[in-house]
Amino acid sequence: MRTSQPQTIYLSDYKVPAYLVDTVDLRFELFEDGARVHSTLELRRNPESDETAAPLELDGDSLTLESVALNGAELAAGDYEDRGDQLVVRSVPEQFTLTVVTWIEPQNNTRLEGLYKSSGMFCTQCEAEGFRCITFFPDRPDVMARFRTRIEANKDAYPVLLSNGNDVEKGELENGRHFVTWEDPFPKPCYLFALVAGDLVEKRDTFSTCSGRDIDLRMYVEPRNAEKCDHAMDSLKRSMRWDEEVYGREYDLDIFMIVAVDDFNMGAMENKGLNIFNSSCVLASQETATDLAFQRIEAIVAHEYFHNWSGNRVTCRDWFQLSLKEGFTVFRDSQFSADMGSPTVKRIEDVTLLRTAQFAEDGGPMSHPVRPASYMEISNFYTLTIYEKGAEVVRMIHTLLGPDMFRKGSDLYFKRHDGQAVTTDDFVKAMEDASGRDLSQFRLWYEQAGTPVLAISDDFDAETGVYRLTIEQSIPDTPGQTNKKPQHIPFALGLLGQDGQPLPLQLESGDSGAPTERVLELTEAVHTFEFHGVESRPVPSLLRHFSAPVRVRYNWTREQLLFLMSHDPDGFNRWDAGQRLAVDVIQSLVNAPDDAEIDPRLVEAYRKLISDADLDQALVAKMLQLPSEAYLIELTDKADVPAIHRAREAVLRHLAGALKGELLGCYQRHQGSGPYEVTPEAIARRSLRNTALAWLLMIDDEEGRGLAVSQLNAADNMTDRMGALRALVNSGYEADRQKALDHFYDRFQDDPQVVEQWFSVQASSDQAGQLADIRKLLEHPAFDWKNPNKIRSVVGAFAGQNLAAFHKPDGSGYEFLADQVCRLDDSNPQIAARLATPLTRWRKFAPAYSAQMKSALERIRDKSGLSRDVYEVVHKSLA
Ligand code: 0A1
Ligand code: ZN
Repeated sequence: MRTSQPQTIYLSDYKVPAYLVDTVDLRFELFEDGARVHSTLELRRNPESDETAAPLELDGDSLTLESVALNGAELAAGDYEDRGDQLVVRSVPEQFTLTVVTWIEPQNNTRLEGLYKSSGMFCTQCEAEGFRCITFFPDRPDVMARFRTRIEANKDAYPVLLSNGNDVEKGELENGRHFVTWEDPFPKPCYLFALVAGDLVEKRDTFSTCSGRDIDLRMYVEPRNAEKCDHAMDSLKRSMRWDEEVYGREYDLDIFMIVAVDDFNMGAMENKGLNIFNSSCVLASQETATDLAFQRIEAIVAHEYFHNWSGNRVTCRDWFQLSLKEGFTVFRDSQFSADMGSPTVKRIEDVTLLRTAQFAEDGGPMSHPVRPASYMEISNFYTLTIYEKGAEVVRMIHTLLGPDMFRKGSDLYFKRHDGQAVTTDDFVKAMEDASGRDLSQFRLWYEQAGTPVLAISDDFDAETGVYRLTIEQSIPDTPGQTNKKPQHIPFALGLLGQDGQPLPLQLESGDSGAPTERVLELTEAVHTFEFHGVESRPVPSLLRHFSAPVRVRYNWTREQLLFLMSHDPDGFNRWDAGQRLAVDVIQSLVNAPDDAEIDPRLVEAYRKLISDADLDQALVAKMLQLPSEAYLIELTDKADVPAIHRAREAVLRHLAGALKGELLGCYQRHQGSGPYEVTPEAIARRSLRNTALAWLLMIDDEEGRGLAVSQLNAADNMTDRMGALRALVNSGYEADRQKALDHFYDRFQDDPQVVEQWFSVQASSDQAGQLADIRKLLEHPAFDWKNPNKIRSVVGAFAGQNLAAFHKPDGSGYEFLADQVCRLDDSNPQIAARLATPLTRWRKFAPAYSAQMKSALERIRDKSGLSRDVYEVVHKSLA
């Protein structure tokens, strides 16, 4: 809880640590009313520090200090100072042993940082600064030490005791207690420390590495989840193999463990050798998890595993470098997912998230560079910018260098910095040194915030056969940054002739063997490129594969977009052309009269898509998804959300009405037979069917209703069950909706992950999730204010996905959210700050809305004892 105004921390103030820690010896005595932590540190002065007489300062948070000893002798009260957030020992020798005993109360820890309890088990979350909630320690990632951890607890209640590394000793103690000691041979920062104690079942497997070592793979879950581990285990083995084959990275310990916990602030955590997962990001079975969940789990398991090299072996010097590990690891996990399924579909999914949510963040009050220059609360910087834009930045290096040089660069990076805590600049330097390329201007991607805008114009000279493309880049101002310099942007493009054929891109005339796709490099504010030997005005296919995280402004005609939708050889750009067309049609209907015509060409384009069985069905499934309301809002200044909602729904209904026959045909065609499989083809099939069903129910089609009800009853998997349930919930068939929801709950009420889906399907629906309904969900016996997943599935889904209900003109949605943020601020500040995000975007909306959003924010600002987390987002967004 805040007692004084939060301080801003600046990258420019970075200093090497005054003391280093060589070893950490921990002993945990776990009890029901608390835990005693004995910590023995071997410390020495850092020879690289110029602060020769600095006192020893250790970080702490919410600790009760019991004793401090220096070289075995207990210190008297005057020899040290316990400032609450710091333990200061004024006078220490060059090298010494410090023993600190603290008492903590995991059972009362609702922030879920440090050591806490979840469903009766003890577990930890130490990134970013949670270790200081366990014991006093130099809690910064550039202090790396070897850890030895002894855990003592009651044997019946906590038969499984885990920490990082290898178990080296175990035994019985008095009073029904036992202990296990773990030793991690790899020096690590304390944010990678983990401990788990509970009554868990163990699932085992093995993985044989490229050098022939057998790794013991273990998953620990609550007994009721024993049958939900296979998918994560298989994903883990695929990840381990992939990292060997694609990056040459072999696993280093003998054991790799995964634990599932129900109460967790984020998705998962890469603790050395002991990854801890939010249950919803690791447990899956055909009956309980959707295809989306299966894919998410595979990606997150891979992400955490890949951190073993990109994050753990080579870690961050300070938290400003967070994207060093996160951007690179997201890039790696997205390459992995692309390799496991369809690269085009994966790219579409990544870009959808980036353009919808990261662009919104980059254009909002919390906008920050991939390497921020300052922060108040580091937990607020686990953002889409650090993760997703950071991954795009690494992807651009990959594009500029090509795959072989990129691999050389990553090999050099891992070799040069193994065991070190480094910076994003070290990463770029390794890429430069390995490839011989100059990335000095490219580094601006790490320093400048904001999404670059490329304004593109073209002209064609029929006489000379020259097609000219002019690209002008600009980067909008963001908080604290104006007058930005042009960035180095890889811009992939192609040109299509009138017959739909790709044209050779001749930058000089006569080069008829020129490639049909090029990556142009933009470095200046304005570039003009000339393409020769062009017979007639081509259609440009711009920014293929989304080769840079930028906004493209080009005046496409609807004809051109329709042409690209069916001819572009780049699948990503085909999809993108469809999105741009749909956006254009929807935008033209916002605030138009009810009887305004909907462009018949859109209907025909969709008719073609639905009926063409020769097209890649996974791509068709993506192309049938209309741009989301969130994306449409992102593209709009002063958004009127209810009007956008109405326009989008009008287009959906119109399409569904006009294409009813095709939709029914599509539904039947993709019925599928045989056993359930999670392959790209099967996923596409289910997605197409469920989209067809959802559209049919949008027009209250009786046949569709019948299909939904029977699909719900007959489904042998959660994707189909949820598809039917969602379609019914979003339909006007109120009696069916309620019956379906009740029946679903009866069946799955004992499964928290499914109950979360049940909450969120209602909270995100404008039919079932009006404010009064949301309040009822909060009163539901399965709702739990202490569980972040439940909060996200009701409050988060309402404010983030049920946009028309949240943005009710009377402001009730905003008031509601402000109330929940205030309520959570006391118990879980990290979650409270994240939940406040929709309100922080108040400037984006039409005046009547934005004024009310702002006043809801002001109400949060005025709450007494506001946490640092919420303080930062609220103050920055009101500034
Ligand atoms: N490093 C983890 C995510 C993570 C970050 C912060 C946390 O607590 C504040 C917890 C987990 C990852 O990237 O998977
Ligand atoms: Zn990560």
